[in-house]
Amino acid sequence: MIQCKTSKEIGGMGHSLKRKEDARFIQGKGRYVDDVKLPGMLYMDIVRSPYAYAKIKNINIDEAMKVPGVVAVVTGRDLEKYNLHWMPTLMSDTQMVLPTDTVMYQAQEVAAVIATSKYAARDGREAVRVEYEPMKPVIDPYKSLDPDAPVLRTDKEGKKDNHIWNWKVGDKQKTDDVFAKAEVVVKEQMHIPRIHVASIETCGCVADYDKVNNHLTMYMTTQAPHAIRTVIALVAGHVGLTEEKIRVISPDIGGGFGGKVPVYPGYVIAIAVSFLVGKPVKWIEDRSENLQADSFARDYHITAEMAGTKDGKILATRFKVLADHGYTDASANPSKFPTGMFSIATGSYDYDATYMECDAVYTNKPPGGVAYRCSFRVTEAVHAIERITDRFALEIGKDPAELRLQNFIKKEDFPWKSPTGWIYDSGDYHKGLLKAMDTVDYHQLRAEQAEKRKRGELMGIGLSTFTEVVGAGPSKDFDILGIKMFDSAEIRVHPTGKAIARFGTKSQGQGHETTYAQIIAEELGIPAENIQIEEGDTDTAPYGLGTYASRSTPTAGAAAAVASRKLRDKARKIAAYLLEVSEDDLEWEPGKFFVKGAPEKSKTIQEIVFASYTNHPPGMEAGFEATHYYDPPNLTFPSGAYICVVDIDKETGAIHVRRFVAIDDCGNIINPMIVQGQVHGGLTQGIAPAMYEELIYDEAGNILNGTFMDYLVPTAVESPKWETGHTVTPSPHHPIGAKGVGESPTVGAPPAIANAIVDALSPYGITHLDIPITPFKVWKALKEKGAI
Ligand code: MCN
Ligand code: CUN
Repeated sequence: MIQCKTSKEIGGMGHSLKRKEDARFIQGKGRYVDDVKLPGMLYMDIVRSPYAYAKIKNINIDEAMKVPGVVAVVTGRDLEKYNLHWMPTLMSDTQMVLPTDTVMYQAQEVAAVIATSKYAARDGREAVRVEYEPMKPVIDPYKSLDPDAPVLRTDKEGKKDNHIWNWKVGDKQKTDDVFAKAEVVVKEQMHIPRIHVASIETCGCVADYDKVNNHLTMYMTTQAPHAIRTVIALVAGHVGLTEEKIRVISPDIGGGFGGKVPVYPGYVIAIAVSFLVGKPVKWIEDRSENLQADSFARDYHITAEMAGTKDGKILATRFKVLADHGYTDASANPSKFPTGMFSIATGSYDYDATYMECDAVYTNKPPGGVAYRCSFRVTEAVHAIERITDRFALEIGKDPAELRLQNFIKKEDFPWKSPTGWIYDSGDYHKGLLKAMDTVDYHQLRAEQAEKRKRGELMGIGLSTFTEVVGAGPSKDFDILGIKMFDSAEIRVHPTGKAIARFGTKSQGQGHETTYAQIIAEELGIPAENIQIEEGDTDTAPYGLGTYASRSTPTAGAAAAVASRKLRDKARKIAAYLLEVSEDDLEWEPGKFFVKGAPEKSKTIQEIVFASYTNHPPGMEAGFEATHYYDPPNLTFPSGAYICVVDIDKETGAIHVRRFVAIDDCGNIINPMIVQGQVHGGLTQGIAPAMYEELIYDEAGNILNGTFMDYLVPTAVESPKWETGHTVTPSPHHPIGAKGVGESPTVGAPPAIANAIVDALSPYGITHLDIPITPFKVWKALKEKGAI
């Protein structure tokens, strides 16, 4: 009898396989877009606006054209001739590629300089003279709705104000009634700051238009190659660039975090120029451009309210949001959900009355809307519910852990329908929180805190017990620009039993080359090391919507499992033929089929695959290939219980995160080491907005922290020792019971930190502080309350 290797030996699911891709990353062998060098390639640099709102009176390119190496300067007027000066955003709004008359935010693209080297392009950029007539910008989103505020989007016919859309969900009447009668009502006004993903690699592309074949190859840093191909075809189809003539290649990506989902004007300009001059054009942003002009995240002003009983039962919540979208709504949301999945804001708690409303407005700031490890606005939702839950606990003097345990949805109540209509697939919130409490020794910490309070020392303990919602999504509700949000896997097994599998997603560092191979290994018994994973080339990969919103595992991961199972069904037929038994007489164990009761009669998957090319049953299609487009029946609902402990220096406001325990539940885990890595990175990106990061603008719309000197990205020095762990509540509808995890820590961490800091300061009457909570903010609050 042939002894099959164990799941661990073949690198199946649940094992901490070392990441296959790291061999090339750590040896400098990654191939990023800036590594693409093509014969005759030109370089592009972009002139950007110093003003937030100004009329362009004149663009003088004479001096720039004299710079040695400069071959062209492209303006909005040039693009206008080809009707390429506007493009759609992913939220079906519109956006200038280059302006013809007016600039709408600081750092907006104004003109592009094309040259034979990147240095000449930069020199040319400095020599372009633009005459502006500055106007008074709208910066404060609250003022943008004032009747006397200038209407910014004059390009939209008949537009009379700066309002973009109004969105509401929940039962207003029912909720208002509960609030009116409630024993306890708490309310806080919160701002979730505008922040920016600072991936190591900035955005960029090489547009390579081949005039002879009318074919565009677009190398670019995109998280969603297929969707981008479709968008390019929509924008440039009228000049003959139809979808079959476009190949998007997303090579290795040095971090995306959401910032590489949108379509930036730079991409479109590079394509236009390559199309017009017939040469490849490279555009790579510098760090400041990336920070100042690329898609921002968050910027939600939220009024959160909670109603409940004196003994701690949550009865209702109300959320009113003002969303500052900047110049255009360029969010990357599913079409039907302009606020993304914000409506998960009822959280992990069992109550049935909620009402949420959001108004989105235009201002003179860069566009964007969801990027930065956010799960489509779940960061904002979780911050609101977790902060207001702590506020409620504080109001009634109840321990916030006890209050949560009292209100959690019980594990036997899943699937659970939330008052905003989500069907939570599964969860065990009590188990997660109890594990986190046990890990930190919660009761001991509370005792220590009580002692310290007697001495006037500031120690705080903060909780966040969040529900995530990822895996967009079921096609009945989820699309982007009309394209349904399924995802795909195509597996080809070669005659010798080694495979290549391609996906519609695109890793930016998440480790897909390893984890997808593990899923297929587990399902088919082919060792993971013999399964090559490929993503990011639209000519070879099946159509998919890409990697964001922690959707790869819920969608493409599921597709990998289902495609593998299709192959296993075929393998069973071949094995039956080879062993001359009926299919029903066969049993599967990873790596082989054997005859029931006669285990010595077996065929390994390698033998079966070989037979599929050499000796397949008559009438059966040869070869060993399967494709699956997976349309999930529901989203997956990961969860987490985080506890943060802080010590605060009263005199300086300095905050020291003493401990941070994160217990995540992402269902069945494919690779524990990778999940832990995801959680470590995500937590660091959670502490970022909680304590450091915020894009700040003055009244004139100048960004005040447009470089890394002032925009504080946390490093290893600022990061506490993350203590991670997990509980496992498999998703009942996902083929391998997995839920996404990539964004959970960033979603869950900020309120744990904010709650810990406010907990430390609460004896002095402080009930809320907006993130990022800096030492100065703490010191100022203490001073105002007379504590120091
Ligand atoms: N995983 C697992 N078991 C699970 C769930 C996930 O082993 N039950 C593994 C997956 O196989 C995958 C990784 O964890 O290798 C993340 O999976 P998933 O949660 O499905 O998320 P995605 O792969 O779709 O990644 C997207 C997510 C997002 S939206 C942002 S933003 C983010 C994040 O991933 N950007 C990242 N993590 C990042 N990590 C790196 N290094 N770089 C980025 O840009
Ligand atoms: Cu919102 S950041 Mo991730 O979805 O790419």
